[in-house]
Amino acid sequence: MALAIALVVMVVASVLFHFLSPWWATPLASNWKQMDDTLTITLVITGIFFIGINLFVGYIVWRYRHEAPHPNGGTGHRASYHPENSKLELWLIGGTTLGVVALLAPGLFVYADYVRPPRDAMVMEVVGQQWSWAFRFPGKSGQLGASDPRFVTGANPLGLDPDDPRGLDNIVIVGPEVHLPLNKPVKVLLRSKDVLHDFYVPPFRARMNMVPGMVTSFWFTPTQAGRFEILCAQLCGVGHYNMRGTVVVEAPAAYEAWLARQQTFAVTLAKAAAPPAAMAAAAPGAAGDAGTIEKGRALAQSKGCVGCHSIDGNPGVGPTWKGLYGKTETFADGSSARVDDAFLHEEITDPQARLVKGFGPLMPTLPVSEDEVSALIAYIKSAGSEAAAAGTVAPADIPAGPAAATSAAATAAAGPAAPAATPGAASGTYTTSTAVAVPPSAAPAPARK
Ligand code: HEC
Ligand SMILES: [Cu+2]
Repeated sequence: MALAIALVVMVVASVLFHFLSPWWATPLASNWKQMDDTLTITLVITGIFFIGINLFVGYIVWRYRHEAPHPNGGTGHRASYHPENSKLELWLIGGTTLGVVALLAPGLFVYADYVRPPRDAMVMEVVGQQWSWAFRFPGKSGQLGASDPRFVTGANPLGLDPDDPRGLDNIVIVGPEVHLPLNKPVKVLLRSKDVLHDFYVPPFRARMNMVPGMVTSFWFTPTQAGRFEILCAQLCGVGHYNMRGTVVVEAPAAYEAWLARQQTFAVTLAKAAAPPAAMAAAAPGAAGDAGTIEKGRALAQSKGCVGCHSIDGNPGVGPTWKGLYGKTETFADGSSARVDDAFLHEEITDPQARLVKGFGPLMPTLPVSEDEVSALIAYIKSAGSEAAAAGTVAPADIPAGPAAATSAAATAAAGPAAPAATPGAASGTYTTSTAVAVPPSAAPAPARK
């Protein structure tokens, strides 16, 4: 009897929980209503069976419960045991087969659509690495140039073939934020530079694994303007939780304007080849050499440092770089040292030598040349000193993770708007408002070099 009641209570509570719980999917912001429909079909079918089977079992347990024979004549109850019933089994096999087909078939039809983009779809490449995102759009020629891991360098983080003319006008965005035009189908090409990642934007109901060594692809049409969070949906290492980004969906004109402000591969190459002196001359009076700082910023992205180190003051897997330079750092063994160039050099080239207090021995020894170490040090310095904040590399220009960019915007705005742009308000949320209300891009646009 108690068991029968427990089963009924479980069914009623589950159904109530389903309808009363506040945890529903985010509002749909793409064409993929079929994803929701497929989930609904699955939920309805499994829900009907869950309710039916449990209530049936509850009823049977109660109806055929054991009863001892009564001393004054009653016969009592005793369940009889039927080990085989081929007719019933055939019915069950047939019914289950139909149910499973009904669960799987709609998904196959939707998947066939999902990987077959419309002919007029634009192309966006997304490249994942531990633990950051990069993006590429074809330029005027409309074609993406070839890429290969052997071309990857600090200045060429996506490994584009410098000899492929189709790649020269490609627009390369190394950083967590990408823009897309509203209501235009996008074919997404996915690559990974290291391990399995998964590009996932929940309100688009679209995601796919990024597999090292191959290009995967799907398409979608954004149907709502706003800022949408990108997540990595494969556990890809200690910095996985921090592998986030933002898709800004906006009117086509705003998108075109944004795209025009981005750098082509040819320009990036030219800058990397330019002698540093020329870069410094372009930005006199900078704290440090602007070209070197920019190179350090690019390296921090391409080597994956930003997956563990922020420049916004929030510790990640590793200590933040904000205000690091010049401070006195304490180590796990209780000793301490002032953070100067030599300190940074040792931390970067031999991370295991000393352990910063409060952090685990998680920093990998990454392959960096002396040149690259100098650039990284220049960048870390710039993230720490007051001069740099006002200098040529404006914080809002440093894509070191969504939180960093947002709080940099808050600092830049330094006004009543700032509270609305706290990382807490921005992270883990999406918004479907048409006005892009709290974006890094609302900050005074820093001059692109
Ligand atoms: C997997 C996460 C991870 C990555 C990737 C990583 N670090 Fe670290 N880093 C840490 C951790 C954890 C610490 C603190 C523990 C220690 O001292 O080893 C640290 C410490 C440091 C420190 C000393 C900070 C301080 O407060 O004294 C510097 C400088 C540094 N890392 C630079 C870099 C650079 C440059 C890169 C990229 C080339 C990088 N790290 C990549 C995790 C990481
Ligand atoms: Cu990942």
